[in-house]
Amino acid sequence: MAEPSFARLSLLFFGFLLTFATYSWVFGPDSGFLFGTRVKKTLRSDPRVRFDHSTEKPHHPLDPLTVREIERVRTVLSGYDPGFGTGSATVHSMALDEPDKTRVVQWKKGNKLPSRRAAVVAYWGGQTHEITVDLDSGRVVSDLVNPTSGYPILTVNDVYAAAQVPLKSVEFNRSIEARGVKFSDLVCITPFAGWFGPEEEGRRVIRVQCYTLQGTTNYFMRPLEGLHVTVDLDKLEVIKIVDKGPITIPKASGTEYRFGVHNKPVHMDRVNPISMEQPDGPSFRVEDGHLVKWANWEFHIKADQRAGMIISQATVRDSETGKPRSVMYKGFPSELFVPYMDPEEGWYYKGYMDAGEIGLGPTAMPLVPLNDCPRNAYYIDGVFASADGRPLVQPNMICLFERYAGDISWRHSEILFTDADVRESRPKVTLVARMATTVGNYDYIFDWEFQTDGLIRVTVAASGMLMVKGTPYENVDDLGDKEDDAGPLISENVIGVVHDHFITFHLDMDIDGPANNSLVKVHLEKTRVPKGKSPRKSYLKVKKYIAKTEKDAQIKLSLYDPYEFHIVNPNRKSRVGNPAGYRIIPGGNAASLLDHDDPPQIRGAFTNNQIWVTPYNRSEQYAGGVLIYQSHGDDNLQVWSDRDRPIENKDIVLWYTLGFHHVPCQEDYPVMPTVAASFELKPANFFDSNPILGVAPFFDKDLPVCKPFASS
Ligand SMILES: [Cu+2]
Repeated sequence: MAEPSFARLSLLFFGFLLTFATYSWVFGPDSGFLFGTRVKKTLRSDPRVRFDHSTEKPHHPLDPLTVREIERVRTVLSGYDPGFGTGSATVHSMALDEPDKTRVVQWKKGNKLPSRRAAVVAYWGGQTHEITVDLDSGRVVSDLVNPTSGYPILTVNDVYAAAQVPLKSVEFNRSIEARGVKFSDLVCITPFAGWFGPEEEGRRVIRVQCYTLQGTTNYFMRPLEGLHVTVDLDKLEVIKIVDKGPITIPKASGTEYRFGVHNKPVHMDRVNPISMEQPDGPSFRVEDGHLVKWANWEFHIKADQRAGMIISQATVRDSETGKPRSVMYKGFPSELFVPYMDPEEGWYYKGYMDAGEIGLGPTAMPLVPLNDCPRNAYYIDGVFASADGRPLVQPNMICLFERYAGDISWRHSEILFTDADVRESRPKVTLVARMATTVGNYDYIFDWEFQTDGLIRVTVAASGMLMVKGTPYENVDDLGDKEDDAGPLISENVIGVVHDHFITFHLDMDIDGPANNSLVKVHLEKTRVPKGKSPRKSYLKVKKYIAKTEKDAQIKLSLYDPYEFHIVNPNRKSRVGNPAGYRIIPGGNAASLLDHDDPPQIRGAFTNNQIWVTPYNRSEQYAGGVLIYQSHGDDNLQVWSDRDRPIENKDIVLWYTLGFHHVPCQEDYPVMPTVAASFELKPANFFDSNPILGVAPFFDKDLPVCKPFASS
């Protein structure tokens, strides 16, 4: 049969239930509404937005662009190039162009704000423009055209339009029909193209991969395997269709995950509703929308289109003087890298870099109260610009809450005293800033957790759907020697393709100020005891090495060659003379093992080491480069670090990559239980002694009496 009728196409594009997915989300008829909430619509009708953003003003030099400022930038751009008025020029990202660090550090509340500027990445006429708009003068003050390889972060319009392109092709429509899939059940997503050499250069390219929604919301588990489309994103034309012929579409039954829709019995006793009590209310406050004050911590927080959530100017009060001391100027997930381990057609290009290719902000759907965040949470909205430059609000995108999980922050009981009862214990209460983003099939939950002892824990948890591959096989016994090909069989006709997850964090540590920081590598060296000197034969000795240049700080972790990594300020000494410092403590981790000449790894070269330290450079924010889409790997952390610049006693930036290999298993189907990885930034001789020694324990009088649970 030929192309679907006009009526069917109309249904497809405008129908109520008929949706097209992009790599990142399912679109309804008004994609703008689902992508974020248009400001005017929001203010009138969205009960989730309780704050009137239309009159918001910036209060702090790092506050994100307000709705008014975004509208002003749009006006300036419309006067700069007529394409912004007609829609031929598109805004791919728009964010505050943060003032120089020195100005931000010197700024005090009550001072005039440094001039406000917007950093815009726009695209028109096949050219990428990195534009700076000065909001005070209302002028474009710089416009860099194609500064590096690669293209801008995709817009919602890009992915929506690309997903529709294959329908123009008779061949594609025949392929769909040959699989017995109704067009009304068809969902297509748009995986990013990667970069694989000259054939796809000089134009923006995207892939299209399709699924059936028949009988489930979880179309990700029902791929139309063997049908792969490559699309020219500018011309909106099909470049290539590969159809290897129909492969069994996995069944719908067992794929549903929505509560009340799936009929999966629960074979466990009910867990009663639970939450933390805070009879005196929360202990943190948020001033001027973005400044968080809690216990001994103070930091600036904001939603960001690309990074999702940015923590800035984190200071902790000194335990001796009570004065705030700088710990970190800026911390955020700088880039993600998720390479899939299948060299076959339709899979080889999958090596997603979600922050720079689609953005973690607009894909962070509103958090679900009581489930994403506990009852005592406070919510913060994101304000972004859409492709036409208009502001949109992402409601309840970040939550802040205090966590008490029954843990202990320090304790000791004394066993030798028979005449005194010495049992000292302190509860551990922390403050968590959380964002959860849904980049297509995957959900990533980002937590920044602050402890009163000065520790910051960053956790990334992954959940959501696997990216799966259809297969004719229903049982491992049928696979024979094909078992190792792409990944394990996790359900009938479903292979969970093996892949990695890497998240590279930009951690601009400013221990006691922006200048004068160094990386000290504290090596634990096994030492042989000279014969006859001791009953011992060997022990570990600590030796310190100061990293002089960037190559000294290209670090691969090893259990059998252990180091601690301290960022210290040698000019700020402790009472006994140690330099004030913070350690980065890696958690469980994985390394990217792809060859360095493999195209995804060339672009993902920022994962070649787990730790890097670079001198501060305001243009080096995104580990894979600003323009990472189809980039050639010419502007990334590896390239910058290979310059081998001095990093001793300077303003330096620490980069840490956490990650894990993911070999899927049946429990990951149809939706994965969360799996988490984390790292910590922990004081090391930063305080003169335990900073929470003076903290009082909880007493019975502090908390309402509750019925103690019967115990043995
Ligand atoms: Cu995974």
